[in-house]
Amino acid sequence: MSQSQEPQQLIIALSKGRILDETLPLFEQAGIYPLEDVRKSRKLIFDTNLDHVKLIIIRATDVPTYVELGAADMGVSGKDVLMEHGAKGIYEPLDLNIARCRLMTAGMKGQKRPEGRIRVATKFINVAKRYYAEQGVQADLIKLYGGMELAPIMDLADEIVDIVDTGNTLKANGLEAREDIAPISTRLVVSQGAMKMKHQLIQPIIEQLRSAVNG
Ligand code: PRT
Ligand code: MG
Repeated sequence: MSQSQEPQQLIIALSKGRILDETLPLFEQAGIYPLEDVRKSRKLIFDTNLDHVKLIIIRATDVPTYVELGAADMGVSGKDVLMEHGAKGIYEPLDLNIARCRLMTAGMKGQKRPEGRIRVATKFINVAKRYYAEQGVQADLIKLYGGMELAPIMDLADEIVDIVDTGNTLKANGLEAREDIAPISTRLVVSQGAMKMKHQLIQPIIEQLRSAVNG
């Protein structure tokens, strides 16, 4: 039996990185906090003030996988990550309204998207594939793992699909946003199995987080 399948225990998967900085205060407001400073520790699993709740802190892109496969009961994940992953069999009961940004297309400032087939660099391959197909644009996708802004500059791609917040990163690299794909924020997610089997443990946490978000 994996840890999360013990009926009295709840495993919550948190995204590390920038989302974590906004998640921890929200969880604390909701009455859940780790017993040690997660940023100073190399551990991946943390006890909390609640005996039955443990936190695991993992790469943002791995959270939907843990929750979908039931290795974590609940999770905290960016909508961009959920869209890219597909997130089948995952409930999304609450918008935590943190780490807000937009998923956009962008290209070199002042240049138009070329006619016909275009080259698009992104780490959001699935999202981009769907988006360009919907727009009737033929796109050859190039998977990158970071620094997407460099791709049009080096003529690796005609366009990128990336996250934009202030727009400063695009601007600093001579790029501009073109089209809006989706507004993004961080979501609370719950595995379907856990929602059924551990409803009594999960529902109060959803409600406490909802109050924290609205408070
Ligand atoms: O590091 P790792 O590869 O594990 O993952 P990551 O780099 O994707 O994680 P991290 O910690 O950066 O967090 C990413 C999550 O935060 C995303 O999945 C979004 O849900 C959310 N988020 C909110 C953002 C931003 N805002 C954001 N501005 N993620 C990334 N950015 C980057 C963007 O990629 C671009 O390089 O910031 C730059 C743009 O910001 P502006 O303000 O210059 O427009
Ligand atoms: Mg990062």
